[in-house]
Amino acid sequence: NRHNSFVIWFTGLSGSGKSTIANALEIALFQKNIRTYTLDGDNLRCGLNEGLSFSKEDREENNRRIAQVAKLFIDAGLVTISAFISPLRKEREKAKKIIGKEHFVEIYVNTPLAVCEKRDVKGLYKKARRGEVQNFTGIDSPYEAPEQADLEIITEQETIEESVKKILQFLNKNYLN
Ligand code: GGZ
Repeated sequence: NRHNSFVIWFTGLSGSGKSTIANALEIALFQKNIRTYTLDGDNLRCGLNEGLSFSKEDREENNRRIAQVAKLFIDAGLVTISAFISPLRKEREKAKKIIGKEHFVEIYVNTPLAVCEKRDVKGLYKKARRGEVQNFTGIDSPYEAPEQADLEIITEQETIEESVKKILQFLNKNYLN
């Protein structure tokens, strides 16, 4: 039931490492027999949220639907992981409200723009700089870092294993029994 389920809501720039950490966390939780489901661009933006752009309004709607779906998943008893940029504080607050603050863990994947841009795994930053992609977060669309995330992951300073360990310690202390 929803009382001991919760959402781990990652936020961070494109290329910050949200999906990588989310996947590693999911494996670690699976090994502890905790059932999870990860919501990300691959399964939401390509399905339920197909057709939503990266305009402010569409990101807002993307965010709202993710929060509603996450709420259903935790109702179903799953530890839900969400890995979207979710760039605006107001939107993350809204998600928290939809889900319920006692079921909402916010994790800031803090990787500076310069580092994400240097990694540029998908070449999207280059395209954004050239003007071939519009409304790109961090380039011509805002990102508001959380002021008080429950946890902060500094990917330049920690390995994925260390980040996962840190998250598990936090969850063990506050959410898992
Ligand atoms: C930001 C974009 C954009 C624009 C395509 N701005 O690194 P990725 O590729 O795999 O992750 C990014 C993903 C962001 O989608 P989200 O649903 O997480 O964003 S939000 O929460 O703001 O709605 C990136 C890709 O989509 N992508 N165009 N203009 N990221």
